Amino acid sequence: MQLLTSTEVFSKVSWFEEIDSTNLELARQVRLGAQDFSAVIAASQTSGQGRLGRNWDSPPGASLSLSILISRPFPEVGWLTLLAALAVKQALEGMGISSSGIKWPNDVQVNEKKICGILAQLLPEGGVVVGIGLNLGRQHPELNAISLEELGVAVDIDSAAAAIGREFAELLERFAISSSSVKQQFSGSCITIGQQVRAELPGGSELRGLASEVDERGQLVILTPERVVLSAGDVWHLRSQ
Ligand code: BT5
Repeated sequence: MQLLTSTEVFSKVSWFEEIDSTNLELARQVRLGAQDFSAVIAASQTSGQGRLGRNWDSPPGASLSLSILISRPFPEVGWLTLLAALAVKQALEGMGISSSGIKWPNDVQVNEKKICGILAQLLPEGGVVVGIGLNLGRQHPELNAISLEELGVAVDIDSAAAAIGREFAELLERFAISSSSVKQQFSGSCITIGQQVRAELPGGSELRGLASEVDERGQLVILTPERVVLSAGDVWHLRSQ
């Protein structure tokens, strides 16, 4: 693995041993004028946020919590979560983990267990905070989680953040030049495609079908057999239930 430090990758880095949530902290910094590709990195969070008000466990000594501000013009906002997931997958490859896959829309998994979760939040003042939680060490046994430590990889928080940041920066650049090649690459890394799935929709209803593709807009297409397009929601792979 090429060793980099986070200050070489991000436009600014704020580091915390403990914080409520790196996403909340970066949103606060935006109000004070934070620039594009600023990062907040923490070794633990007391109120780590998942989607839909869920919690994200980020205990001390076992997690990287990283939030990155994207405030440049970026028309395809729906792709930011997916690009961040791809960046994490590539960073894991750089650490010697070649078996990770992206579960649409926001999980990176290894052996069908979650090693990383992503939460992208649009800010009222413009821009998007992309929050990435990566398990460095063992998590609570009740979670369907896995960590770098359990995969035999020891990496410090700063190097892990730098590796993810570098991959994310490169993907954003490539996406701006030729989004179609990056979208294709994403589809090749998305383990949801080709699976029978159960999806819970934001309104609470549920459907089952074949996840056939991720479309141009980053939405998941499910054949029920009617073609249903999901832009958000929770998806379970039925094979692994
Ligand atoms: C996510 O939500 O996966 C988004 C997680 C984003 C966390 C980052 S950390 C940096 C930044 N700052 C924040 O405050 N948040 C972001 P979701 O898809 O809703 O998944 C949440 C669910 O994952 C929980 O309900 C648990 O079941 C499970 N979970 C919680 N902590 C976990 C962990 N450490 N590893 C694996 N699974 C976990």
